[in-house]
Amino acid sequence: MQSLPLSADLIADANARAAEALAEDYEALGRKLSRSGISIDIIKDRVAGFSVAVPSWGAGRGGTRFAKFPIAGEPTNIHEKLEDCAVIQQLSRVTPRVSPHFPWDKVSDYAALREEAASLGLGFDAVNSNTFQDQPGQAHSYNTGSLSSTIEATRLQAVEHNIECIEIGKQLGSRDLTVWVGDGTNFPGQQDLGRSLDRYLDAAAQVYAALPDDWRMLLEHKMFEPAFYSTVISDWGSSILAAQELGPKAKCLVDLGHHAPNVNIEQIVARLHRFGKLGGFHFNDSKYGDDDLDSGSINPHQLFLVFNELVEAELNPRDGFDPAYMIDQSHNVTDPIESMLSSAEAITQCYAKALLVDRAALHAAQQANDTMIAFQALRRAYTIDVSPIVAKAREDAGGAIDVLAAYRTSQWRNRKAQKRKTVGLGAGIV
Ligand code: LRH
Ligand code: MN
Repeated sequence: MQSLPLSADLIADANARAAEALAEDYEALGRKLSRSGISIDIIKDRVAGFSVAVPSWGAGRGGTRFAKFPIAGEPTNIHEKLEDCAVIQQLSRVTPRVSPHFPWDKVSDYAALREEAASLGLGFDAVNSNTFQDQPGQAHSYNTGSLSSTIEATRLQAVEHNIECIEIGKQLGSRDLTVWVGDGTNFPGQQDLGRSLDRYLDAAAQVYAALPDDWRMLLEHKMFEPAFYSTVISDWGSSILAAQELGPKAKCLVDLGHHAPNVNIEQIVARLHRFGKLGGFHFNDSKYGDDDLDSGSINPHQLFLVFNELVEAELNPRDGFDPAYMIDQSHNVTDPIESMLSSAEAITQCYAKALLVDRAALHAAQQANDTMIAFQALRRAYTIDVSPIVAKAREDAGGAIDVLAAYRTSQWRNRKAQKRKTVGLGAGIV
């Protein structure tokens, strides 16, 4: 039995005020698209089938190494994080799954947690292990690395933690384990760059061996941070080679913020897909480093180009093309719910725009080396305001036409500020 956090009346009242304008805009866009032989309803149905998971750790305020500025009413545990993720899903209708992180989201009864999430209209996506922080009472520190540490007991501890995450994920109904390790060095010579990878591959193979048949292991590469000279899995090349070495259940996860500025991420997506290793995404945006800013807030065109490759991939599926779409952001200055509502909108809009690309015209122009016509095929789709399609799909699914307006009307954060304990000052990601 579901008990959703917001009253259905709140959404109905908000939509009543916006429905007429939406109907007008939807109809006008429908006429425009039909002139190009595109059925707006078919596009809307494709958009209605799209979804992206939200990170449990994104429900609270994030911070940097310098500081974290909590807000009153932010969640303080997984139960409150699920409530807030349920608000995002109830309004947006595109975020039905939560990606948890362990041990941050540890509880004693995962079957009960799964029920609790289900009663809030939520399921669980990929589970994330954490061998980049030491926990109180931990036997072996990860200050020498984790899966690639020179210390066998430390590697074994990291392997066991990842296997424990798989066991938790099985109880939550997940089917993916995301493995990001911060392992690396700050000085030339600090570690042997070849042997570090060998140790990582040997330990990762032990985690791989524990995967159930229908599970995947998603390797997340990252250029730097917390290591600032070398990182064991630093780029898509290291990641795909490791995934090929591990086996068919190992895939690569692309976190958009984990690349040097100006790297052509959409081409990385095309390459990983070509070799059947495109396993998933952590959507966010960045200007300098792993800034974990809201998706599409800095470079929405890049996000569109990534989805353009994903729609091409959908048309040419290879070896189990079923990427896990997830958001991974740090909300340092906004209400996390508002940021995730805004990001889910930006991501879904980029998917809708990519669906509007006239692929026949694009491919013909590419074949004919007609550069400008090829470019314009993408640009024409990118410049279409698809918000009526995304809003209509949302309204049809029981969500809010204007998610931010409905959220603010709900006074959710203020109400929670009365109930939830205050989060202390601190620094760091959570
Ligand atoms: C590493 C990362 C990884 C998570 C962490 C919260 O930068 O992107 O995906 O485990 O952020
Ligand atoms: Mn990530």
